[in-house]
Amino acid sequence: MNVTHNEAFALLEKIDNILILTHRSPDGDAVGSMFALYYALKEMGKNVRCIIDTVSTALSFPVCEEAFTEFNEEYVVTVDVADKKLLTEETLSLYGDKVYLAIDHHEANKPFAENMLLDANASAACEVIFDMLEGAGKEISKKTAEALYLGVATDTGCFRYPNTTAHTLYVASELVSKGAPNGEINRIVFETKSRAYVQFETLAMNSLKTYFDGKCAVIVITQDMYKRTGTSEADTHSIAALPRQIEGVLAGVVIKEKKDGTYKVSVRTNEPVSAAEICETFGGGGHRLAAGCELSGRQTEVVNAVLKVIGEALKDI
Ligand SMILES: [Mn+2]
Repeated sequence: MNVTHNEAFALLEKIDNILILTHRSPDGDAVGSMFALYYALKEMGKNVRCIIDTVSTALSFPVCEEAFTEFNEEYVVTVDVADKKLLTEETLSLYGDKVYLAIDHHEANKPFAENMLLDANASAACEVIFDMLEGAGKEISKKTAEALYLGVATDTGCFRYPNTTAHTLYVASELVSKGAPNGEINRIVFETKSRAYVQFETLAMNSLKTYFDGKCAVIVITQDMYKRTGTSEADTHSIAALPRQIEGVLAGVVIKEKKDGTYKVSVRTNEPVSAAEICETFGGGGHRLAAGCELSGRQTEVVNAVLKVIGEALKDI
């Protein structure tokens, strides 16, 4: 059942012993929305805990160890999860069919929870949570504001992407006024690169190839590149934005080899190309200009399969 912001808050007020989950390979919005909700519920006197995959160092400032203290939960809430398949393998098998409330902002959301608060106009799950808390008249603490700012800033590419609305900027303004150190967070998240990451980026950029008169650019990441540079998938998220930064590119693709030999594909597009439609062909999804999917097969087969679909999408442009 779909619920409004106010109804979702009323549900949360009524329950206790809450477990919060987010999607695997957590990005800034996953971390931010999880911990913003954690702090807000703690401040309401609730017993709350979280389960999350490895978080990259740059995104880890909202994380607190206390949130991982185990207890038997009564209710499960997900944040920023568009499809239960995006939970980790373990949380999917334990809680996939037991989610009481899902809070999300993905247009392509595949409903899986008993109650769903979905606002597809929101730039980030963090924007949805801000609206819910503000609408309920709940005071937003500095800690909650910091976590919410992380999600809103990362899902909008630091307020550069077209999903940044006037309302998004209002939310950011409120968060800054409540104490979110925007300059410092922006520096840590968007400006700072580790030496290992710079080496990784060099290898990744060397793999870049363009197709269809330069309208499509593809980077292929192998497990060997992580090994050679001492990086991991968790701390190389920002690579997904690079191919689309090239002038004339309408579809930027990053194909990452996973440990099990399958491939994770991130697609970033510019209008009029829809990343979500490209990824839906392979059972994935996401937002219109940023989406993902997973494929298996040999590397060349995966690249060719993705290029074929992108070729179709670019045909009449
Ligand atoms: Mn998000």
